[in-house]
Order: sequence, then C-alpha cells, then structure tokens
Amino acid sequence: MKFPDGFLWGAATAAHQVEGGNFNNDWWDWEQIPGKIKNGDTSAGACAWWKGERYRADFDLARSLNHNAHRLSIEWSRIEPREGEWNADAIAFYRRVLGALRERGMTPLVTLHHFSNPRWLVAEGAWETEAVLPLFERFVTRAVQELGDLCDFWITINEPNVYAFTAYINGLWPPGKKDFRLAFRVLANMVRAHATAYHAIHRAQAHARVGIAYHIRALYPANPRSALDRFATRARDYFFNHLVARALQKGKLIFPLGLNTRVPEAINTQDFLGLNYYFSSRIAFDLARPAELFGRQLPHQLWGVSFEKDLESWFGTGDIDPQGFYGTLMWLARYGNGIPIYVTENGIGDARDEIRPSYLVTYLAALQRALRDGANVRGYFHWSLVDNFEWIEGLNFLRFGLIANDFATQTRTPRASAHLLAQIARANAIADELIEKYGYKDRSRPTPTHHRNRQTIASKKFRRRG
Ligand code: IFM
Repeated sequence: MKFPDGFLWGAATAAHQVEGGNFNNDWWDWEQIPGKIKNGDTSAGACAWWKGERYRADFDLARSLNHNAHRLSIEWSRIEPREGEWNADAIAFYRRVLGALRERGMTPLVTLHHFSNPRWLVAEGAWETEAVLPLFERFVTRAVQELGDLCDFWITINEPNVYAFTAYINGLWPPGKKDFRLAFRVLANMVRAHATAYHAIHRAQAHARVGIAYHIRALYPANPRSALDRFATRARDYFFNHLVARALQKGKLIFPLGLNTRVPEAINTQDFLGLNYYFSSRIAFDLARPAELFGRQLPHQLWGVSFEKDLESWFGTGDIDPQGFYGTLMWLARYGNGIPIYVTENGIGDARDEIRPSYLVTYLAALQRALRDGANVRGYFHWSLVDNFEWIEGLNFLRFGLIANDFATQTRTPRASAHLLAQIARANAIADELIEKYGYKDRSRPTPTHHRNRQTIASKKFRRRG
C-alpha cells in the first residue's frame, strides 16, 4: 500500500535543541544551575546551526535522504531579545534557514513556541498570567510578517501538556514549580494564546495552515482489574491527553477545584492536527503522588517485555506500542472529523540504533493501517533529524537523531534508520521485505483508556519476526 500522493516525509528539530548560542532564555539559565542537566551539559554548542550555519549541511543530508519537508522552531528570545525590540540579524538568520529549505525543495513547518521563553517574558510571569496573550500575539504576527513569504505552515505551541506537566507539576523544567493550580492556569493561557495566535496568523496570511502539536501517550492501567489503577489512568488520560484537545473543540477547559475556564475563542482554530507520539505507559495508583493525580508510571518495557539490558538511551521513556499509535491516530481522526493529521514527532532515543529500525518500520506500518482505516494522515516528521540537546537529559543520554552527531567535532553520520526511512520515503511505501525484516507483530494489549468504547482493536499474538 502506498502512502498518499504528496505525503510529507521529514524530520523535526527545535531551535534551542539544535542552534546553540541561545543565551537569552529560561533554558539557558536553567542549564547554569548545578544538577539540573545530566552530566552538566549545556546547549551552548548544540548542533551549531546558529554560529556555524550547519543547518545547510544538515538539510543537504536530509534532502539526500529523500526528505521533502522539515519541521523546525524559531526562537522568540532571539527575534525579540527585549520586550518590543526586534532583532534584524535573527530575522535574517531565519530567512536564510527557511530559504535553505525551499532551495532544496523542502516544505518548512515552523513552530512558534517550543518550550523556551525569553528571559524578559519570564520576568513578567511567562505563561502564568494573561499578560502573555498580547505579547505572544505580537511576536507571532511579526514572525509571520517577516517570514510569511517563505512559510505558510505553522504550529503555534508545541506540547502544552508536556510543558505544563514538567515545568509546573513535577518541576523538572524551568521554572521548576510544583503547583497544580498554576499548571492549570498555564494550560489555560496556552489554549487562549493558541486561539489568539491562530487568528493573528490568518489575519497576516489568509491562506496559512495553522495547528498545535499534541503530545499524546496511550495509557493503560497497570492492573486492569484494579479500580484504583483504572481511576489513576483515566485521570491522567483526561488531563494529559484530552484537556487541551477538548478545550479547542468545546470552548471550555474543565478543571476541578472551581477552575473551569471558558475559551470560546478556541473553537475552530485548527486547520490540521499535529501529533507527537512516542510511547505508551502503564499507570499504577499511588497515594503518595497527589500532584500527579495519584498515578505512577511503571518502568518501561520494550515490546511488552521488561528490558533488562542497560540501554541508557532508552531508560524511563515508556513502552513501545505501535498499537497505541494506531489507536491515537484513529482517535484524532474522529476528533478532527477529517481535518488533516500530521505526525509532527515520533522517535526513540537509541544511540546505537538497535531498536530504532524496528520501531520505525512498525510505527509506520501502524500509520498505514490508520490510513487504510480512514485517518487523513498527510505527513510524518521523525524526531529528530540529528542528535541534539535533549533538555534535562543533556547531550548524551537520549540520542534521537536519524543522523548521529559528534558534538565535539560536529561530525554527522547517518544511522541505518536514516537510510531505512529514506528508502520508505523514496518509494512512498513500505516494501514487504522491510516489514518481514524489521516488523514486529503487535503484542496483545488492553485497549488504552482513551480509545475504550470507541473502537475494537483486534488482539493479536506478538512474536518477533525476522
Ligand atoms: O526533544 C523532545 C522535543 O523537544 C519535544 N517532544 C519530545 C522530544 C523527545 O523527548
């Protein structure tokens, strides 16, 4: 089965993770606090896109690997280094970056907020107060005015749920707070900012396509027979996976603690749905974790089997679950009622590329099943093009690149998976022999909480093939 004509094949990156030299945002400040980032790594050099303009060589590689699109983000703190001041060099830089993609015949997809915030915005409360709304709107409008002749495909905000969870619930990311109410307020402001940005972009560029990138994780109760595990799973599923999507559909954020917020302006503000999908998780009830909705994520598994080998690159991320990916695509297809879906991220931190080939082929086969079953999926962006600065994991612990990077020398080496994806992109199809060689049969699993009652997922026996 072929992928649809015009299917976008590419990879994704984010400014703070690849550019280097982003010294004016909250992440840079966080990186200076001892103990926050593994190994004391910083993003100073990253992939040298800023100082060495190495994006050109990376785009050459991407093009040679048959990518016809690339997702990247622009850094607010570069473009607006002080409130209301616009930096011409930064704008010229992004014009060169987008121009380089277009010269290579690659479609750019630009994210306007990908986790990092200008230092001046943080001083004003960042996403904690409504003051962010006109500030984000002004930045977005300016960005579209400056770059709109090179790009018409925009993501307003990347993974609002992940941002709110890690910055305001488990406190691992800046500003390192653990405050449930504040997390809600941040989410509400992100939903409202998305809506405001959506309209601002369309005012500046009528034909723009605008969406949001959801991070969705299929969730299963650790013990399906335990009512408490089911409760903790449902609670997390609602707040982590559904809250933002529902708000954009229904025009209200339904929170406990009397925090319901009406957001009517958010209705009909998606021209496409962006999906970042990696893993699923099994959730056990844990009374000691009220802030995490009484849920604890169990240690990871690979293909349903606990992984004992020391694969540092993988630890702690979740369970490989192509069926969860399929189910999530089908859920989004129903939710969006036919509007295009783009997989805006999908990948695995695997420095030795031991698991990635099977992960890639099996997830793409799941995507193809979703297409066959009616999901309007129009593109796939692998996370990531090249190993980069992986937030608190630093430079070495989670290497997500199709292309390996030696950070000391900035030498790039495409991994086997890069060639595999190139082969699939060139054929716009997955050859049967790739499925034979790399595919896994799906393992039997319970239906994830958010798919239950909406579909029947055929249970199959799992066995490694090939
Ligand atoms: O590196 C991140 C990215 O910034 C957002 N989505 C998940 C990726 C892998 O952890």
